[in-house]
Amino acid sequence: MSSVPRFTRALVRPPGDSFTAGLTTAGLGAPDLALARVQHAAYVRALETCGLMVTRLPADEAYPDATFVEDTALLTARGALLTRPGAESRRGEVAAVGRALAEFFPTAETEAVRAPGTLDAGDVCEANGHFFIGVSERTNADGAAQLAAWLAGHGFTSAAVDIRAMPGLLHLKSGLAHLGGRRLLAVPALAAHPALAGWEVLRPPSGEDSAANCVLVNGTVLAPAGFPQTAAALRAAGLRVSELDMSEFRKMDGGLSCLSLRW
Ligand code: CIR
Repeated sequence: MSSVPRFTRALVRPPGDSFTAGLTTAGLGAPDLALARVQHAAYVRALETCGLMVTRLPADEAYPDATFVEDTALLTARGALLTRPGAESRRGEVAAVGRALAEFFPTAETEAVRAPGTLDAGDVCEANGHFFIGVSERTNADGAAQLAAWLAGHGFTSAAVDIRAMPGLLHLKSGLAHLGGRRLLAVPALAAHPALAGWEVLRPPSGEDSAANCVLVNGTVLAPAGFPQTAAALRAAGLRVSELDMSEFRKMDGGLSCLSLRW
């Protein structure tokens, strides 16, 4: 039995004109909107090449960060849970995603994280039915507990990982990716966490921590371009790698995984 989920669909939301007004701590300067759109289109093509049918939600200029669509919902093989993003400016992104998912996940508009819980799904990393849940500046303990209970109710296991003292990680998946089977890619700050004990953990080579935000799609690891040692290490580990330039999204603290919802 394959341990790698087979995705057939994805939901994306191309960056709107307000993209450059989104939240960021990166200090990498303002993104080039035209280039961001080119990079997003290449990302969508990569998903399609992996066999996914991609739905594009229209941009909503009221929500500059809405292109980071993954934060608004957690999708699993047994149902979807809408989130309650930790940044108030992002809460309004969720409704449109819920409506778009309702066709595929019948409970998508009713099952959601409730106040005072907050959860960004960028803090949730699934590995074969086990879910690592980051407690972060965006996902609070209450949100993490609501998710853990929801997952348990759907027959999944989970473990919390507190990343609040780990600099450079906005979300858990900023530094952690599942590579299939028992393999994970994790930045050094996460690699030694007890929640990862028993997993085979690859680390990005020194200076390439940003490369840990990869996403495994139907046997291909979509990886950020510009981190050649990590790409080489992934290939040496027997993985198929597709490198994508994410420079303009990195300027807004985003990466590969957060640009789509996959199921
Ligand atoms: C934010 O701060 O919410 C956005 N500018 C970036 C979100 C990136 N999402 C993710 O890594 N899951």
